[in-house]
Amino acid sequence: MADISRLRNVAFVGPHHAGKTTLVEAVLAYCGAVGRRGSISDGTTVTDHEPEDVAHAQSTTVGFAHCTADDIDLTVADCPGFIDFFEETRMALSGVDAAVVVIEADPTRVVQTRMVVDAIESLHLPHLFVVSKLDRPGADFAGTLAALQEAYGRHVVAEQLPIGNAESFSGFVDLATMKTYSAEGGVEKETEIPAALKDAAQQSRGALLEAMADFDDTLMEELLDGKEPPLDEIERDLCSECSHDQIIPVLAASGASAIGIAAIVRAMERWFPSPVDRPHVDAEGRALEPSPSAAFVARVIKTSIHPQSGKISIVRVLAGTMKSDATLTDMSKDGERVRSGGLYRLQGKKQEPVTEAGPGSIVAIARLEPVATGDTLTIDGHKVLLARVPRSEPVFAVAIKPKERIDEAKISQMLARIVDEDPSLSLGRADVTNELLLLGSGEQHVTIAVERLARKYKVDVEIAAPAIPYQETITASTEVHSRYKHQTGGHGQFGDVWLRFEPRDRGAGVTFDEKIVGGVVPRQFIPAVEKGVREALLHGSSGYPVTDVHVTLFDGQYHDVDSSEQSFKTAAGMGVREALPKCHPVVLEPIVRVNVVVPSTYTSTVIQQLTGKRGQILGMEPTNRSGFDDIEADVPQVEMSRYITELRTATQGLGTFSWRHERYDPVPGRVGGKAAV
Ligand SMILES: Nc1nc2c(ncn2[C@@H]2O[C@H](COP(=O)(O)OP(=O)(O)OP(=O)(O)O)[C@@H](O)[C@H]2O)c(=O)[nH]1
Ligand SMILES: [Mg+2]
Repeated sequence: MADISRLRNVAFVGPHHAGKTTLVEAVLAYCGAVGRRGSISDGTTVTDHEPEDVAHAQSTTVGFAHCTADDIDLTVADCPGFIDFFEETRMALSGVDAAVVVIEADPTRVVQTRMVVDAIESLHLPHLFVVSKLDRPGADFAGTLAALQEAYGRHVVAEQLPIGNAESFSGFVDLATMKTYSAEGGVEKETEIPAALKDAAQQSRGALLEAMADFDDTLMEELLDGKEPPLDEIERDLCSECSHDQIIPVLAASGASAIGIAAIVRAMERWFPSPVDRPHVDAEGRALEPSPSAAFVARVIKTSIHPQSGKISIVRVLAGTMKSDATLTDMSKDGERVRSGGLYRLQGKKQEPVTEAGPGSIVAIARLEPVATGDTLTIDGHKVLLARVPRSEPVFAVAIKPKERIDEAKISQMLARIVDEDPSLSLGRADVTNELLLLGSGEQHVTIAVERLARKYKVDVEIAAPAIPYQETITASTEVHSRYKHQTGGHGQFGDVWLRFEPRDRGAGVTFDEKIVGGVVPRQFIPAVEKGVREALLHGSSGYPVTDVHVTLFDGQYHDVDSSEQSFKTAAGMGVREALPKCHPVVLEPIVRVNVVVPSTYTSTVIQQLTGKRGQILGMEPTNRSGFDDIEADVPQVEMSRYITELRTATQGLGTFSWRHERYDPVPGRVGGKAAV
């Protein structure tokens, strides 16, 4: 088993298209784990291996890979940057010991790191920033560094100074050692610092040492006395301060040109903690000893289902050791026992068998059918439970139905497998319309899930915006007389009713009453009248169900032989259809109460956006998260179906919202009786 102190588990995170997968590929190639560096454009990278990743040229799930460098055994989790897949990233972060936050060399994109950096900070996860794509025209290292410092404080500090920019980007000065590296013919070599950069490098080095000195009195004294601190002391401090999440170094790189890769690998080796240095804790805050002989505890951080080879659960082992055929206890499923169907390390889609897994390892276990992402696994019923990773509520839904006539049970079963793989998706039934809904974190998230469903299970479905449960109501009272009389030889049919229709308060529903005197409608037929009324009200003059109306049966007639329940029911239904157009019907639409949380710089934009959706702004107040406002509004549900996409577009992906049904309001300008929307 690997020496635990030599393991590093690192998540690569950051905004969409920052260059994470390209950097991970370059790291794997640098360490010799892949022969030839794959590319996004060819769809040949190790970690973007799902067909949906390749089709969309973006990561849609977390990809795992591993490599070794200088005796360090490195496992990387390449996380998707697109905001819709953030829940995947959140789970991956719960299974690593450090993170590389990749950001394109563009200051305007720093704001898009906020969500993931918040998650990293709340876990106190040691991290560093890599400013990537420095080979691209317009790349701005200094501006991006300044924006990062403004966003996250002065302990975000450059550890490198890039040499050249855009086409001329060729290497960097390491500000701790003052060594210079330059790429020549694809290989990075140590060279002389360009004369023009000497002053800038000294200045940046000063900033690095000053930031580090905040956590080290000896270094502070040396700097105050104007003494040059010894190199080994600087390196030791950097290592300790980064691994304790005090200093957040910033590195310069280009994944595409493979510049800065060796330095990223060295940084992960030296500055990031091993599993021994950073024990995880259980739900009660007790540290789990990362020792091979301790009782086994692991967290499931991802589930993947292959239609042929079955389910694999990717776990992070926190304590103890498991063998490939171990019987595990799922503590999140009431201690259910399940036998491992094999143990593997993942290299993208490749599964490499291993015989055992100890603390710190990230491995895939086959065929743990009842086990779900987030579960705590132990052995021999050892009672430990890990804290649940929080999950956001779905903000986007589509109505889903099979293209071909297959039974609903089959489609639900396959959708359930898709949800098993990605628990940030969920299935539901819409109230009122009863449509089957697939809910998720955004439009892309749900669309890609549907693509996956088609590919893996050969089920083609149609998706549409969920139907809006409109209703109809009346605004004036009326009385109608309705008689149903039919003679068909033998027994005839006869029912005669007088019905009164009156509007009720909003939300009061449909009520029925009778004021029959003298048995003009015999008792036994009155329930049939009510049934006829209620059934007819299910389809008002606009086709929508009618609500908030009080109906009174106050007179009628019957026939000794021909009257029956059915004839009274029919007469009542006819009465409803005759009455509704006379009662000035209106269409009602569902109104939802929305709470939108955005950085305050976007508050006025969001208020405008909501007003443009016929929203009524109820209030705005700062949240307990500094710099964010909560805007409360009532908005017609029909305006909200693509709101998450619009909100993210308007707020650089930072806006979130929650909603719940509030009430029904008349649709302005819509009267009942017109064609359905
Ligand atoms: N010029 C240049 N292009 C790059 C570099 N790194 C990545 N790219 C390109 O930028 C695009 C996105 O790269 P990815 O590596 O997929 O970025 P990512 O951060 O993994 O993206 P997501 O996982 O989808 O968030 C691709 O077209 C890459 O070829 C780089 O260093 N320089
Ligand atoms: Mg990627």
